Amino acid sequence: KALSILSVPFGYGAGRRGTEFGPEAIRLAGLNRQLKELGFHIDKEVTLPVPSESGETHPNLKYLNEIIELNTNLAAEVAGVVNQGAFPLVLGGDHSIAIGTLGGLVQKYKNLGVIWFDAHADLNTEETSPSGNIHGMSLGVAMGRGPSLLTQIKGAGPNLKPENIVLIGTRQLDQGERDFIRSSGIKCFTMHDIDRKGMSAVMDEALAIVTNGTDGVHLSFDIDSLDPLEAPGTGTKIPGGVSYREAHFALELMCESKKITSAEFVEVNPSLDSGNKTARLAVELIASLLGQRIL
Ligand code: DIR
Ligand code: MN
Ligand code: MN
Ligand code: MN
Repeated sequence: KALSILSVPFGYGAGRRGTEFGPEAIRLAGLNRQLKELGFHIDKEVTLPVPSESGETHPNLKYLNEIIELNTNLAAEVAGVVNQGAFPLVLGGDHSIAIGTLGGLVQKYKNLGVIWFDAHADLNTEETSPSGNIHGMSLGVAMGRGPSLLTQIKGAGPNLKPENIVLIGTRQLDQGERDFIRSSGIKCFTMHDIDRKGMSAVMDEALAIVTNGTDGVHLSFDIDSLDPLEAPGTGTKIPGGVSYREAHFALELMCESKKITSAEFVEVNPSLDSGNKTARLAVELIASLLGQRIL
């Protein structure tokens, strides 16, 4: 089992500094030891270079230039990893890096399924964003929604089909995002759906959608999907989140499906954490996705 780790110490897409220390915190929490215990050969470990601040400002697209540069490089790295046949594990960083991850993946997968595990939908545009933070726009950009300066990044643009995307754990939407989810037909499993049906049924439905007619499935896991009591080290905490066991169970089911072909874990912010709790949680969750079992 070959795996490549791409560390992305980049935090300009989020409203609060600190996610740039996420990959280091996850490493300190014992990621490599855990992966070796699970039988993985770590093919390659790359840390993406972070562009220096351009100083140029775009009020509702904060750090636009830095985000374009970082994601252009990340897309090329991810495309290289998948072309060599290794499993890309991308460590953020804030969620704006999904633009590059997805941009690299769609160069190989022509019909990619995407599981977006997040308290948020990250479907804002320059016009609908209340914050101007690009981490709240990244899924939209990857679908070709948003300013051409972002959607022109290689691989971004209309390469993801709404019928191949599911959102899970959603509990905070801006009005423009609600409207887009309704009109595009993206399937959104909100916390209400998880309460009503249970995570087991939600994952059955979600996996059926993302594997129907697709040639790969990417998991984009925002740690703020979990309840803030479990994951205090993240910048946009929303109460009423996915529980510790629900998150593990969802990842165990993804593992059992044998359909996940790449993953990214984002938005761990060690400067807001209590000890290194949230990074340790991220390591445990990665382990569940990659085969760790209780018995
Ligand atoms: C909010 C927060 N919807 C925004 N988004 C976050 O600023 O666009 N995404 N935190 O993960
Ligand atoms: Mn500019
Ligand atoms: Mn997110
Ligand atoms: Mn989020």
